[in-house]
Amino acid sequence: MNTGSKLAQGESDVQYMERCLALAKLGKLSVGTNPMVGAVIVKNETILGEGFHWTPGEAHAEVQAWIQAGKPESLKGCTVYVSLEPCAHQGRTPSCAVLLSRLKPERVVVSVSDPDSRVSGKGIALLENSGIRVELGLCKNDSMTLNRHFMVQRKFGRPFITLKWAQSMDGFLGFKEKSKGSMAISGPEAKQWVHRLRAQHNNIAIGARTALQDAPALSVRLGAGNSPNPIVFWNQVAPSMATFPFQKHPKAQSMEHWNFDKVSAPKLLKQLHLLDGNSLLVEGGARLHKQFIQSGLWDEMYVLQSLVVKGGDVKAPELPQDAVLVTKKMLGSTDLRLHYRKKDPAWFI
Ligand code: AOF
Ligand code: ZN
Repeated sequence: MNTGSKLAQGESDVQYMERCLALAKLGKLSVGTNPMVGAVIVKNETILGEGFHWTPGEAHAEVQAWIQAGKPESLKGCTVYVSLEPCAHQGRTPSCAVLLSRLKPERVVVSVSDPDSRVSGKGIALLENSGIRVELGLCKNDSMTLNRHFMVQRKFGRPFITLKWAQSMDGFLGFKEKSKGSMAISGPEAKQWVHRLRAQHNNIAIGARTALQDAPALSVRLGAGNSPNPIVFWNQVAPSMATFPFQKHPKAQSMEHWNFDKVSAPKLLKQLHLLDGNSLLVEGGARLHKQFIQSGLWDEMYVLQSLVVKGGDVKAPELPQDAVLVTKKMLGSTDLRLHYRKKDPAWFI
């Protein structure tokens, strides 16, 4: 297998893999806990078929590309480009590596290996053992970053953790005093973006105080996609369901309550290992964010910095030292979205 630096055999290989990544992204809101994958079948510089993984239980990207190519009995002389190692196992659908080993393309160009324990190198071995040339590593960083939720979950057994909060210009999240209610910080564009962020996560967590004071619905209403599973972190006494504003949340019945009182990082991590899904979005408040930050349990952070002074007395969390700013973008005219990642992201480890 070729895994060295001489991977790209000319511009076209990169372009076909970039096409795979663009196709993969079409599954963004529907793949659930599966990875986003795109595949392209090429012969003599002509694309014969392309496909992407749409949703669990439906055909994988390679199979979609093969169907679009007209299900040829052989792929002699073809190159198959795929953004994730072809699966070696029979899951909800048959193995892609087994299919490709029968179709015998000349070359299979794979962006990244699949960390799922049912695959993890076995797909590539299967292809190589049937005499197919495999090249691994093209556009690797982009592929890993695209599937960072999946990568972290399959590698470490815990969900990818995104922290998100909105703070006023003067650095506050809200008021301590419950009677003062919630502090409206973000404008409509920022709110809409938050719903898009929710749709990209399988779980969403807040503290009990945020639940009672801000009464967030935690669902995806301003845009497409599924609402994540709500989790409420409480301390001392578990609040009754009736007090929660999101009883009408589509997944309210499966809502989890976690006792966060005196929680330690190992305990929190243990609990996160039991969580279904690849990702967790933490939407506050300050105490919950601080716990995750202090435990080092975060992968990505979004701070919606309002350009309006609001007052308040609950201070925004301090950024950890290993937070690196990756993008900065204005949402509407009042909110600056600051996007941070860990200096050494877990999905590259
Ligand atoms: C591929 N191509 O397009 C995808 C792959 O049981 P399933 O069918 O839902 O399979 C899920 C697993 O298959 C998933 O955890 C990952 O390891 C792999 N996904 N593999 O060859 C694809 N989506
Ligand atoms: Zn597959």
